[in-house]
Amino acid sequence: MKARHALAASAAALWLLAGAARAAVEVSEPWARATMPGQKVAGVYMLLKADRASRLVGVRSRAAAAAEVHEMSHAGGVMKMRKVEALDLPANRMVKLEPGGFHVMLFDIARPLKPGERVALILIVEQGGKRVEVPVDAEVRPLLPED
Ligand SMILES: [Cu+2]
Repeated sequence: MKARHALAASAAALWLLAGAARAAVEVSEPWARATMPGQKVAGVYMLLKADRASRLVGVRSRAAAAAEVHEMSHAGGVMKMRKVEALDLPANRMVKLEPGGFHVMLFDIARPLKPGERVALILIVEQGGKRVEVPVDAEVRPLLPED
């Protein structure tokens, strides 16, 4: 038991020395929608689960000139999108980024996203007053006509 405590203490010390907080956000099933020729924007979707109250406050990607968190909503039969400055990630609750809801929007993509390729993103998450970066590797999936 004592040895285990010592181990935990040294792990904590290393963590402090490194100065890089480990993000307590679990990312699952990240995917990006394949784009059509000439299309300059792309949507990226995933499931997020934080083990403590956190907020998704930004995204960046080398694949695009800019990336934002967006929310899609229906207003009088019209689909609208707006930028979300901070998306709450409540502790231990799954937050879905999915078509028709929250998503990451890539702007001015460098080249078309083809099925089977991968897109790397960095999520910027605020956690206990600190900003941590969460890497995401999203698989590009085919565009489906119905969505
Ligand atoms: Cu959008």
